[in-house]
Amino acid sequence: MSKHVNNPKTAQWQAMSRAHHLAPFSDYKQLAEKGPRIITEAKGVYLWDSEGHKILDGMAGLWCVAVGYGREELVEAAATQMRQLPFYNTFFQTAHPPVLELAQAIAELAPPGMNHLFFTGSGSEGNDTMLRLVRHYWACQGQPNKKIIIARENGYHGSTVAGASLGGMKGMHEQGDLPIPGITHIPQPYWFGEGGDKSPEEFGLWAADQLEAKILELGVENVAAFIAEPIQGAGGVIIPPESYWPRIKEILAKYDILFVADEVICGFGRTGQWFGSDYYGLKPDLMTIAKGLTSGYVPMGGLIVGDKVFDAIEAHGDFNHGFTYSGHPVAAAVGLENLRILKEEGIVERVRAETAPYLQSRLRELAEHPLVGEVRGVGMLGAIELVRDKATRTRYPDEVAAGMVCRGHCFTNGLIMRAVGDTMIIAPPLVISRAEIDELVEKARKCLDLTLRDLSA
Ligand code: PXG
Repeated sequence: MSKHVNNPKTAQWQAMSRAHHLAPFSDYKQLAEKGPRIITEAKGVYLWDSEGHKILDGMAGLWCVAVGYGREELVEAAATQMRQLPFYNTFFQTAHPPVLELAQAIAELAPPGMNHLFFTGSGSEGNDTMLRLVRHYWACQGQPNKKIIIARENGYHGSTVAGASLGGMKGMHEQGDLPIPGITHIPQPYWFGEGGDKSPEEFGLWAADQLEAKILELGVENVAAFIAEPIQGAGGVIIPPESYWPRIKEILAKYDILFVADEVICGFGRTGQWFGSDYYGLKPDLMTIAKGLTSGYVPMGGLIVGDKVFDAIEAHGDFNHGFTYSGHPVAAAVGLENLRILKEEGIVERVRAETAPYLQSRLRELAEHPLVGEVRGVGMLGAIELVRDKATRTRYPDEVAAGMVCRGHCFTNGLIMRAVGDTMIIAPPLVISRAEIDELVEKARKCLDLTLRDLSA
């Protein structure tokens, strides 16, 4: 498998990191001591680091490399577009073919009635756009007081000021005096972690009912929208109990507020449907997208705007918002080619019919492991809960950092599996094969064994 090459450049790169590079979501003290692992190459579902280690990428980069690494067609699409028109803006009544073709292609895949695209450079910018657009929509409707956005604890919606405010990550809110006014959070539908004595179904209804309680507390005349990920990704691949979304849908139907599905992770096939909203039969007014849209080969995000919202803002005229790189032609060309690959190779159908059921059944075998309290997943998303006591869902003490111990073993054994606290999560490229799924599950099992050994010591 891997060869340890002792590349002298590794140390140089690590020194450059310490001297100049501020990495996202990193502990700078730790990074200074250990230096980052330097990733140099990738192909299919595998990465190689600068020391020659081969690693199965169980996280598809960062939930994004849907079609896998090394797709020449995407390289060609970018190069061709760069030669023809590397940049032009889409402000002030101009456009270019790739952005228009991509907008049409996405509208064709999106749920009915979702026909309009605003492009951004990232998912965070997509959610910033959403916040401004939603408030603008209500102002256009003569209801400027409908401003508050209801979001969820432990949701993730990005790292800009609006994105981090919409997200429900306490560690992010603590840094920078967030959330900004006009954003409030309700509990998440995380049964394993927070369900207590309730059954999953009871807990799902309770969590959904928190939305109605919050709307009534704030007054519906003040509430603009509810935003949620169909399945929470960064929060720990949290699959709501089956009772959750149907009850949320009832509540949304009852009150005059908008529903925003954040599809940054769930979109473009991750659940085995084109969108997480299709998987759960949701009817969003707006959907945030990014990641799988370009398989991460170039940055791009956006907001899919439903006809109801679009018609109102079109009638009004101006929307004073946009980014230099909104609808960047190279990103649009890559996005278009990525969607062509997903469609023509039947990748989403294959996930739904074949590889996701296989991944899910193989992952569930790990539920027998003494360290594992629950295995859950949908499509190409999975979570493994590490516990000290299965029956009572009791965790190891925080100081033990069981998740980080497991993550360390994974890295050493050639598997990238993320730890969110003591929840191990995976989201491999959608093109992962059965043989590669076998490898992923066997490596995960080995690392659970090694983790248990360490924790028992
Ligand atoms: N919404 C969701 C649901 C996301 O998962 C964003 C918005 C923001 O997208 P950008 O492109 O601005 O990053 C995300 C991003 C993690 C992790 O630790 C997850 C994301 C980003 C960084 C780290 O799992 N998701």
